Amino acid sequence: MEPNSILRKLDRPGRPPITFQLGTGQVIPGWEQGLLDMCIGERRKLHIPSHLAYGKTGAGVIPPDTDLIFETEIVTLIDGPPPMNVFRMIDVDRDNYITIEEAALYLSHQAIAQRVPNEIAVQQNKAQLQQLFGTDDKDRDGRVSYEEFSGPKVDPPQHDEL
Ligand SMILES: [Ca+2]
Ligand SMILES: [Ca+2]
Repeated sequence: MEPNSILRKLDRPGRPPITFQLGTGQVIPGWEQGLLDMCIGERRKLHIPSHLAYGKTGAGVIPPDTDLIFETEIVTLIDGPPPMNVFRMIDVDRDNYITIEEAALYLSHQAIAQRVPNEIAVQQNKAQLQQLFGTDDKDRDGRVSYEEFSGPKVDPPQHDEL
């Protein structure tokens, strides 16, 4: 592979802007940190070390242990809903671990709140539990710790300085 071939693949001028909400784990940690406090029209070049990007696993055309450079520009800012700390919502006994029982309880409450028919909810919840404990439980102890949890877990920003 020639030098910069990865960069060229990712360099797609004219690509439509993407929309995401900071603080909710939708983008790589390097973006979460590097894009903070930007205003509309501002441009920033982000040099992101691999551990704040795709780390040892890589992703798609990005090989493992790859540092990334992004040229970013904020096109617009939209007021989103306050981020929810889903980890806290699932961890009802607040021991900083999600058990299968806690996750199953949370999912069944969600399904009822969203009026998902029971027979569909059972299938959905099973798949989500498998994904949660198959992917996030990295040390395989049957519980998902705060650090392991890949979903939204950031508390909404406090505005007491205003
Ligand atoms: Ca717990
Ligand atoms: Ca674990």
